Amino acid sequence: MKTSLLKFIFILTAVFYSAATYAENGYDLWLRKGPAKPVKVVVSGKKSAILDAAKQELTEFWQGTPNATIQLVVKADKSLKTDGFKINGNVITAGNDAGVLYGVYDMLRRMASGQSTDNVLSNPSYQRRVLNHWDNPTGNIEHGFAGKSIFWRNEKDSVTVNAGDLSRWKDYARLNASIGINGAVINNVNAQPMMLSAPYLKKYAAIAAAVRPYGMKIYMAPNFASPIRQGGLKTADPLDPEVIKYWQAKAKEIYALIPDFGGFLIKANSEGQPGPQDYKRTHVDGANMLADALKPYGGIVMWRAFVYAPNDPDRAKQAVQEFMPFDGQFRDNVIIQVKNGPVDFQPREPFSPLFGAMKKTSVMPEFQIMQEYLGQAKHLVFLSTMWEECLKSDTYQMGAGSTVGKVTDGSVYPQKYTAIAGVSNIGLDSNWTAHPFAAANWYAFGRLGWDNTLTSAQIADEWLKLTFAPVTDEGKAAMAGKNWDAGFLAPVKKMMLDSREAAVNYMMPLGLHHQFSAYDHYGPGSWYAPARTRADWTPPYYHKADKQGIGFNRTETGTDAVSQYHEPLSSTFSSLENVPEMYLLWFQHVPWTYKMKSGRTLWDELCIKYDTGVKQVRQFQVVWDMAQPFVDKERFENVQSRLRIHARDAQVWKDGSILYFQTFSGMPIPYEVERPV
Ligand code: GCW
Repeated sequence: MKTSLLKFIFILTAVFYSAATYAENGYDLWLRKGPAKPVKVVVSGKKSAILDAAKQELTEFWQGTPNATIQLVVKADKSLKTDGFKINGNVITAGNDAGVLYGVYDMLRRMASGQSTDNVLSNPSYQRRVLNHWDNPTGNIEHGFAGKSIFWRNEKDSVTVNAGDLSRWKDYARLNASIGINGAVINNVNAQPMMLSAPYLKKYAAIAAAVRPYGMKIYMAPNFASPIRQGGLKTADPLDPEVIKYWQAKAKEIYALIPDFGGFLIKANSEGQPGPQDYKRTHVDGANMLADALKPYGGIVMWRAFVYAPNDPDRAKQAVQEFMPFDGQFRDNVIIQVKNGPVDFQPREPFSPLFGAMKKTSVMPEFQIMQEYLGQAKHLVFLSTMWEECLKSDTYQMGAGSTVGKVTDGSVYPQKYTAIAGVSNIGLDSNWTAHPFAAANWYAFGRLGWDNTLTSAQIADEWLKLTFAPVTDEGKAAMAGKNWDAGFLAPVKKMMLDSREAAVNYMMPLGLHHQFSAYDHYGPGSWYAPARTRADWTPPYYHKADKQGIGFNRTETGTDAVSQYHEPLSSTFSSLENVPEMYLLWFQHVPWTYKMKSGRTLWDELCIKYDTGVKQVRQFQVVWDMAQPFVDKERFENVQSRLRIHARDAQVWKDGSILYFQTFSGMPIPYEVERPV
């Protein structure tokens, strides 16, 4: 009786393992735990919550030699910047407590991903590595695709805090700290005045307290009209003495509750948001007034450059036009926050020419982690390659080598504060980001904010190992005898690294941009142009297709946006022969019959690009199916079903776009391209 029961259990277990249906909890993301090995942690530094957290993480995650002794040392060291650390064997040294915590996470990451833990010296590229949450007090997230806000519930109950919140915020802070993120703006830049009311400030304080042990600061995006709408004043004019007093009093109130409050992020005079221009004042007037209010407490103002007026002939030029005249006039605790491209988080844009323009103003990049325009948690798109492309683009500000990374991290010209922002993609979904691979984008943002020279290949490698390699006994048993590196890591990494180019191909190849259907920013809509909508909110404003050709002429004969770039870029972009083909239709209006480098006509090339994108996604489905033996059931099926949607919708992009543009070109679809379905 006993033996047969054992046998039964044995068979069951074997079946279980061979199908690789071991259980995984998607909640832990890249901080998955196996059974920890014993470790001794010796801390030399003044006791603090952050050092306690560092010790605890090490103790709970240790997978190295059992009973090793790890030393955590806080001491001044000239080679270390704030938050930087050194790892030498079993010793982690940093100049501040947070640096020790980052060193601990780095050591664990290195051990889990097979990298050396000797002679490591690591300093962050940016001082402030900040998530931007577009979370509303209603609990909804603007373009949130992974459930509701983890911070706000609904307007009636937004300010209460329960035990579930506290544990979620703690894990949120751990995940962030593990990749170097040290700040978060926890409400939407399309901001509500109530955020500055006493009950909301109390809630900010509670969140700040929950994330503080992990080195994170909280920031707010206040509404510029708060003096009127929250404070009851008649104006929000930044030069009005009552308005100045209002903001000073608010700063005092905030810092009494949150002594390490990070500062403000402002969206002003953009897409209907209030701002200083409502009172015939300037960005400088607005930003400096707020900067002065925060200055006594060490706070900063991140002032967004995402501004564009309706019906301007070229939206892509406006940020430079509005901000360049003010170079040198901003307070030193103001940073201008610039989206990576000059339009709006498109699948591909050249870098914004505001990078490399100002020399006496701090400038920071803003990336979008949430895939508003890149498949919205339905498509598998690893954004790291896009950000890497931007950070490594040369602006030529001070000659060759002035990359976007370097003109924002303080190495090309001095900036008192340096920072980088990423619009968050997380919500209350049990795995945080809905699409399991969307977590790789959160991870990549943190890693690039820490080190803006990292390659996407390395980031993908780390993330895959930390997220999918077996760590539990159950997982390890399921993987026994299988070649994880060849069967899983290599093909899946390649899929990730190809995925953004695939999205560009099936959505907007060759420099096309903003071809989305109205409102949802998800599917294709090149044909959408109702009479009463602002032109710059319709795709034809950007594609400019006609019988002769397609593309936006931004050369000297067009809007001359090319002149906002330094040489040699401006002449390169304005030359039909020399402009990189990936930006062709961004800068040029090109005849359908133009001969591309491949020898094909532009029309044929365009069709083939769309088709290639679809074929790439179909191949991703194959890659993922082959990866099944290496993945737990839940995550496998989640990704597999999203890839089906992804493939179907890539096809819709291709068919819709080709059939629409064919009404202009009048040319046949090349034979090697799949017919529309
Ligand atoms: O990408 C656009 C979005 C808006 C967003 C805006 C911005 C928060 O469609 O939803 O508003 O950019 O960045 O301010």
